[in-house]
Amino acid sequence: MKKHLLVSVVSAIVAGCSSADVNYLVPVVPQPADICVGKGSFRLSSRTAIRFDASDSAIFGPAADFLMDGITEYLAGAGKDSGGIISFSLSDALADEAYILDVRKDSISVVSSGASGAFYAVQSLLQMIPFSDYGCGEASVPVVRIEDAPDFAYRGFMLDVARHFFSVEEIKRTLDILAMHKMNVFHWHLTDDQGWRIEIRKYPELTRTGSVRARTIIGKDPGGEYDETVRYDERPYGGFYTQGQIREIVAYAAERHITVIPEIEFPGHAVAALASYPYLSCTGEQYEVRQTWDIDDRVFCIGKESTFRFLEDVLDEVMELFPSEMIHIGGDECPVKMWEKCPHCSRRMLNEGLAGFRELQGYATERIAKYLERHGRQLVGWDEILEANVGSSAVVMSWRGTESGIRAAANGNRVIMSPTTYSYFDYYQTPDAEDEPLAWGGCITLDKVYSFDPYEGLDDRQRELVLGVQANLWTEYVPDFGHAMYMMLPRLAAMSEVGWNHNHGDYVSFLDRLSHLIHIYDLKKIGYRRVAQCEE
Ligand code: TNX
Repeated sequence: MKKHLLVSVVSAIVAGCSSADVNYLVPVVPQPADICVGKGSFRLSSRTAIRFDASDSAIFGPAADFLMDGITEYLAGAGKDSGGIISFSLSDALADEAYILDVRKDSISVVSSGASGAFYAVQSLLQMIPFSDYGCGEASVPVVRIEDAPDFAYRGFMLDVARHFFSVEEIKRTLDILAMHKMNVFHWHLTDDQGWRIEIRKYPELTRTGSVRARTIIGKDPGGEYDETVRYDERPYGGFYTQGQIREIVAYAAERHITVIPEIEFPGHAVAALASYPYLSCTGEQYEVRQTWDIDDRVFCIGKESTFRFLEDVLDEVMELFPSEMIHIGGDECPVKMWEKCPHCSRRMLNEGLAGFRELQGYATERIAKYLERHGRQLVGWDEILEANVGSSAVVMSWRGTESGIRAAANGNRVIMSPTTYSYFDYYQTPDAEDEPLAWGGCITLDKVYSFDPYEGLDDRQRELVLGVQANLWTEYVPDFGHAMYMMLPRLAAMSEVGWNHNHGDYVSFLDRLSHLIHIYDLKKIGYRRVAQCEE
């Protein structure tokens, strides 16, 4: 019934239709830059022919396969051959990631300058299959011309696998979710106080010792001193990725045009590493992998040369595994308390002529930045690296509001905007938090994410230094993947639109299109928080 309704709406539409109609016919998230709806529709089924020049098969073959798999998944059944053709072709005139998707009654043409544009055209086309056609064998896709390209080159999502671990299959699911939202960076937070999750061949204790904590705090971490009211689950918790698994994930991401940026936390958030190799701390004491979530004073010793030998060895293996130009070295929340009492750190400070202990972090970060640069890579760090006076070649991830990003851009650093005010998906999604599962705190509603303007407060020159945006999912209070999806979606959909289309429509337009996207989540059994409960 609904299906026939749609077909008649499609035929009634002519170019210049209202935005509500466009949202209904082209419910694509993130919203394409330019949409022109025509009259009529294309009949799509798994029998529709797909064509491209044989010489372009390395470029278009993968996108065509994704399209065929998608059609089969959405429509099921064999469908009829309507005689329509989908053709892929190249044009140098288009930017990287850009595409033109031209749907006519008897043909669909996809034009791009390479594989990523074609892949994104396929994502848009699949989202245009009306949900009323799911499982029907065939679908009516409206006649439309879409010219699309992202406004930001960096559209990221960070997952913390240190506080809670997610399996290879779950990481792949995450990458699938990112790909359908045209997100192109997966920032993998692999190490922290509570677990080291990446196999390093030269340092086997990192995973033998550092990947397992003896137990985990139950409920909200009160911070400060832990008294007898704090309870633990008394169960060991662990997990790590072998280098083989990491290669598999990096390849899986690359097929979906997603770059994986690894994060190795330094000099703070390091207790799991120090527990594995005590010589890396200032005192050399044997620590335990942390079981609580608060910020920790125990950090890498900056005075000893052996710390740098260790980190460079680790980064050598990291660079072998991850082709990404950017390597994230953390840099956040690093107390100087241990350094102040450490003779090695004091000596380093004097020898290097540093003004204070805080500058030790700048010294260490600069040293690592140069090491990475010698290997053709770029350092990325949380915005504290700016306070520690890192040079302008480093990329700064602005998390403490956007102010530090603005300062970084003023300093000439490239910036990724990822502020606690809009991008923290570990925060509650509603001000009425009583009925919600325990979260870190704060509140970032769906409409709040959608209202994020990464350019706010920046002049034109500084805007050029904003590479893009990123949402972060810290997992202290996210124990499993179902919960992770609940925190991620649909907020990630809003963030994808912020990153793709700076001139996107209003929130109502987004909700219109989201109501269709949610049918895709259901079809794919992707979890999410119901929008009806959101504060729109
Ligand atoms: C701050 S954001 C952290 C994380 C926590 C997070 C909780 C950042 C760079 N550091 O270690 O998980 O807050 O929201």
